[in-house]
Amino acid sequence: MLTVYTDDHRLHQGRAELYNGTLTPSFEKPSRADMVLERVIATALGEVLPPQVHGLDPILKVHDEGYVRFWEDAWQRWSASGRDWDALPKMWQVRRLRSKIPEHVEGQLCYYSMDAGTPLTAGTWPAITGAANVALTAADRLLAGDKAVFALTRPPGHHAARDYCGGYCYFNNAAIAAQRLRDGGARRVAVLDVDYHHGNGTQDIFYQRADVLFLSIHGDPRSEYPFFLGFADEEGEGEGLGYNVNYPLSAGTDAPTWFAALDAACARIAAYAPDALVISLGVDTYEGDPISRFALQHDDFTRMGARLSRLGIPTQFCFEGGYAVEPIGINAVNVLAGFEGA
Ligand code: FKS
Ligand code: ZN
Repeated sequence: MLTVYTDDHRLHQGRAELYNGTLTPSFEKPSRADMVLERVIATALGEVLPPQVHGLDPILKVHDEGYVRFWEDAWQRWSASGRDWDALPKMWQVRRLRSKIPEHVEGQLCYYSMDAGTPLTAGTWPAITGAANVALTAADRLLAGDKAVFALTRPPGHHAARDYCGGYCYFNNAAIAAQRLRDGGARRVAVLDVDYHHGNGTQDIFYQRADVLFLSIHGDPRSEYPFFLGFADEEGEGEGLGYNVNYPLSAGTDAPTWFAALDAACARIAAYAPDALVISLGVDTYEGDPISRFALQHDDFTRMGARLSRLGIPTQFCFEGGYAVEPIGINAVNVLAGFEGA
């Protein structure tokens, strides 16, 4: 299986996040992707290819123009007055506050975010456009006939909605890829999100559409981030009604329960009969993950890949979360190897 990857992800390195009330080194860090690449190479999964530059048009198909333009020069605006630390939003446009877009860069960062876990850094723009290019290049390979492709995207993307960032995500790589697949001729595309956290951004982007089926297996939002989306009664709206499927599972869920949800999701995908499948591949479902609470083991990731492969649909994997850095490569590449081996 081909991997698409760029070192540009390293340009984005958040310094800290608020964790248990203290500023803690960011869980989402460059070594995560480095470890996955290392494992791709060590296991000889296949060729590793750099992305092609696609420009902003395919990003603008799923994201709001003001949102995209904000990121383009946000760091320059933030650092112009001598600030050299990351910018973190710390206020949000909640109930009954006005929805006018502020003029100040800090106000705009607040307007365009859903949490304080998504820092603006000096290298955020080149890294997030690089990740989008990785996703797009992988989609192009799928359109050209590859059976499976791995987009080693970092920063991750699935919490990023049409016009806001959150949960370490800026541009929604999986959504950008799904849209690309549609525009390249796939009549229907399914996006299955297996990250521990609900893919609220991807759901938001495709909620009113029937041409992209979105499914997510994740920690129950009653107790897990992102708290405000990901419930089972979110089924899509308008033309999209019936094309959004959430499988919230309680914290502590182990392999048998998790795989029952995967079987249900696979049955729904098979009935939809898409021309292409995008997997938002987070491996924070691992039992040793420091910020998540499912209990999958190394072998379960291999089984996951094998199960997905049985669908027989051209499949693009987009990398998302996973914070047990030491085994992150084993877990991620087990899915890919399981897919190829089945
Ligand atoms: C607010 C941050 C609280 C958020 C956990 C984010 C999980 C991100 C992820 C992704 F795939 F996007 F990386 N923790 N201070 O794993 O879903
Ligand atoms: Zn996650």
